[in-house]
Amino acid sequence: MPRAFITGITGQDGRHLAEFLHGKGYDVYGMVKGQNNPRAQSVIDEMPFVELVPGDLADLPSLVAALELSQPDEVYNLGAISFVALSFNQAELTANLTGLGVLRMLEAIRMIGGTHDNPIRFYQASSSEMFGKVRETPQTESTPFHPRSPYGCAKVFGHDIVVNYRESYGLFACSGILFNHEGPRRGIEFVTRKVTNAVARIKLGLQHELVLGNLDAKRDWGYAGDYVKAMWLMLQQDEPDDYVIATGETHSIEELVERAFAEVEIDNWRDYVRQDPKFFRPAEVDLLIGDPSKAREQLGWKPEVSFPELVSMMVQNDLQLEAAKAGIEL
Ligand code: GDR
Repeated sequence: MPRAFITGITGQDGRHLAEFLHGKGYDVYGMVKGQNNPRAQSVIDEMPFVELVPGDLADLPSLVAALELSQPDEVYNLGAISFVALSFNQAELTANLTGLGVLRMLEAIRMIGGTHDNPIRFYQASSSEMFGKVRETPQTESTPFHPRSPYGCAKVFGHDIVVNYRESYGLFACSGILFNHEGPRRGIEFVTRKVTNAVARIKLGLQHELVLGNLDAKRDWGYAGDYVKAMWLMLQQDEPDDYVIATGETHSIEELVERAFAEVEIDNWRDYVRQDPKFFRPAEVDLLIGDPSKAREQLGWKPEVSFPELVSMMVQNDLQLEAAKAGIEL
């Protein structure tokens, strides 16, 4: 059985990827940090087939030990401080985990897999946040980077060091430049889930307003379940390379809000939405739209879930969850 090692196993993408790889017959190892990490228990409950391994992206010896123990064929580095807003407040931590963590993982792979003909294949979770103040539209694999947050800067370092290790040491190392990808497992701090959860609660009479920041920013939103397949496909190619993974469509936060309220048949959505400067960012990424042509042509990958389907899936999921919590029958 092939063996996969995943950092960020407790996050949205880690869970989707673990399920996907398990379905493909992989032995799945997931790295968890910290002492008695409460998120580890939810992985154990949800996916008992995952073998949890202790380790921390800030600690190289722990990464070496984790790879030694799991002996992976494929390593997926999804672990990071992933919330852009937080990275402005914890910039050094973000640089350390989201940026230097990639370098440490590459070094651990070299130590365990050898400096020549290293058999371990590596996937790095790069991000559309690297494009930031975009230099061209739509963004492709060759669009120059102009990050707008400590998170984006750290991701640029991670991306560049992957290219450098591939070119310097011949590692099979790929970066997926993933545009925003969402779903029912998305954390509540991200705008899609914040909106769908609030809309569900407003519909159920459990909440009366939704407080947001910038409604004008535009994002290329896809479904996380579709995107993890692209990660795996990258590691099955003959040659390592980098790919943009996106839908090729963009929508504003306002459109997202409108559509989410429409899902529960509320038309006067403006009556429920308030803006607060505390949710605005010191520097904003105004517009993202990816061109996934290379992934389509070389990987045979395309997104399956449309934007309206994604919003509907998330609102319906939150309605079920919130109704169950409040003991309301739908
Ligand atoms: P993003 O995701 O920063 O694009 O990064 P997020 O959902 O946090 O923000 C998207 C846009 O919505 C605007 N916005 C708000 N955002 C949040 N979180 N909360 C609000 O109340 C709010 N109001 C408006 C933001 O200003 C922004 O323009 C995500 C993360 O998953 C990254 O880790 C990943 O790399 C990229 O997507 C691709």
